[in-house]
Amino acid sequence: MATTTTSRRALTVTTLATAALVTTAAAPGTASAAPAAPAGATASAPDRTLRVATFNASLNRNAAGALVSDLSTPDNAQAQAVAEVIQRTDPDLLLVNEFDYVEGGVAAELFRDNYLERSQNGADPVDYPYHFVAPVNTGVPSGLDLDNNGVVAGPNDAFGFGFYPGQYGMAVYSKHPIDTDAVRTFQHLLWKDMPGALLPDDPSTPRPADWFSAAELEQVRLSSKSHWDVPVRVGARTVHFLVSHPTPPVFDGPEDRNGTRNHDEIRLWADYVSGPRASAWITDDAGASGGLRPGSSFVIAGDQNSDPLDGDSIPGAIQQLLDLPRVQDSPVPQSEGAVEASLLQGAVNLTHRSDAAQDTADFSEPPGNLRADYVLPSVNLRITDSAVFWKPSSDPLSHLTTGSFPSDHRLVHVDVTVPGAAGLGRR
Ligand SMILES: [Ca+2]
Ligand SMILES: [Ca+2]
Ligand SMILES: [Ca+2]
Ligand SMILES: [Ca+2]
Repeated sequence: MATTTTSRRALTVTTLATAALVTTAAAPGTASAAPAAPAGATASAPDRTLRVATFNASLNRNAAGALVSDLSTPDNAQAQAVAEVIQRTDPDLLLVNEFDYVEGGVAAELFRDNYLERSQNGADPVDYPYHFVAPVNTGVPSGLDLDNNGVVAGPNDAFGFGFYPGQYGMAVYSKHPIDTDAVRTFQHLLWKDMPGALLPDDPSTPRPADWFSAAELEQVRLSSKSHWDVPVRVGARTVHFLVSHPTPPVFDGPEDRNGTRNHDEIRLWADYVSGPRASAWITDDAGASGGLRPGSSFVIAGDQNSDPLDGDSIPGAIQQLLDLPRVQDSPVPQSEGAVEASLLQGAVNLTHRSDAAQDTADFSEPPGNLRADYVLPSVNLRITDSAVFWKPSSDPLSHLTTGSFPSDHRLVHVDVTVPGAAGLGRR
């Protein structure tokens, strides 16, 4: 069960088959989702700016329960620095990757109460009346020998790599109401159900795409964590926050089971937003089929673990999203700090083809620093600003973005105007 606070009513929703969905507030009239009105339908209402961010915050721990322990006091130095980055950026809608899932949303509430709502290092606190968390595949034992090492055990045989259920999960925080009843989750969607899936091959046998047995494919899930469509009400409009965290394309063998999975996890959202034909194969955890209604506003966000030109993901993996006519990737979020880090760290960074200013993660060399984290709005939302929170050494906040503390990833934000979203929003 969700806990309650004096200022908010906690609501636990169990309408989806196995997902425990938690938000902190019941919006008025939760039974009716806002219809996806065409752009400009409410021409008299003013546009509102929405700041949308993604942050792989590395708020995962080595053992179940450790994150709750760390967040139960306001004194954890890493959580303080993560919260300060969020406070300095002040997003309206935020995805946190690598945030351990704890039943009932306990960790997400503790982070909100003990960190986000307390000033960090003089920054203004941020107030998120709404949040969403749900179970993920990481660390959930499959009972199958998915890495084909002859034994069924360990993080590589889980439905997604992890040492315990919930490790490397996700959390969404929002200043705007989340339409909890309309959330769709895709934790259980099977990889084999994707037409033309890049199912990995055991190179030691002549048969193609046979890393997994036919029996295993009946259980092998596509999403390494989960994919969530979280509808957020911004005034009279609904923006679908499409969040995920595809697996790193490495830590495997010549079969490239992680590279192929990364590619297809990215493809799931590409198909989801590309109309009824492309999305017909997709089924959510409640059994409903199909993708996003054409004309809907959306923002795809998350650590996609794929640089457009560098690193180890399958070539073209992230382009499945970047090249979609319904998706905007311009101007690309940038930072001065990433440019400085690339020069200081040198080595493979100096041979990268992607612009160092667009890097979002400080990995060791190789693979070097990469663009891994994306905020990609639909074309019916107008981009007004964007940045990566990666400060150069001359900046007084550079201690928040040096090396891998508080995270090896940096927060990325994009500001969009939501047409006709009267009455709510920032500024
Ligand atoms: Ca195994
Ligand atoms: Ca084979
Ligand atoms: Ca590096
Ligand atoms: Ca780079």
